[in-house]
Amino acid sequence: SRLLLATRNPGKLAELQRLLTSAVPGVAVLGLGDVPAYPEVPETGASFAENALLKAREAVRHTGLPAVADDSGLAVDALNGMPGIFSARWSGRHGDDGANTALLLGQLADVPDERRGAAFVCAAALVTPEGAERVLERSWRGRVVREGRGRNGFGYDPVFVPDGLELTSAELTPEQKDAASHRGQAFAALVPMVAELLRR
Ligand code: ITT
Repeated sequence: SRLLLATRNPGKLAELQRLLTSAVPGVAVLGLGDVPAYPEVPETGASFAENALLKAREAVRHTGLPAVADDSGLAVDALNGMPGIFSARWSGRHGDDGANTALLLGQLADVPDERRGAAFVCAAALVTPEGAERVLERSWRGRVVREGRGRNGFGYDPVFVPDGLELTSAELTPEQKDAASHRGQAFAALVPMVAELLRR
């Protein structure tokens, strides 16, 4: 059976392909690149879960295929949870990882090491054409360092050091990141629901 991964973020898409292809037996995953004239979906929700559901519902509406979506971001303690759901466009330039990260580091310049805690959050949503909906959220705690390191991953990975590690998440291998990350945890929990709903 076929499953649409409703994201335009290439970094996320690569992770979702890894997390779902091996875990759901017999599934063929498609990206939005395979869907002609896919529209811009406004992210008007007030939470990660609402936005993830919006994106998955819209994908089902446009394609008739079951779809998963991910809404995620970095919630920084010293910024009262910002950039949170605004993480992709924090600098005003949607998807500009370099500009977003530079802005965040500037905002945290005067914040001492012991107050640089943060969590990556991921809401994973599944919607089927029959109207079934599932959404769940997982997080990954760590801290924001002062200078980026590492070439793997995307977004804020170069400045995020997960709790218990000294490496940034951009210095982890893809397998190491998947095993611990907010997205890895969220989609591991969603996989049984995907498998069950695709079987019906
Ligand atoms: P789609 O809505 O098309 O999926 P998007 O990039 O707009 O793509 P989001 O609104 O969910 O998606 O924004 C997620 C942002 O949060 C992303 O652009 C990164 O800046 C950040 N982010 C989320 N997960 C991350 C991760 O694993 N590593 C680094 N940054 C991450």
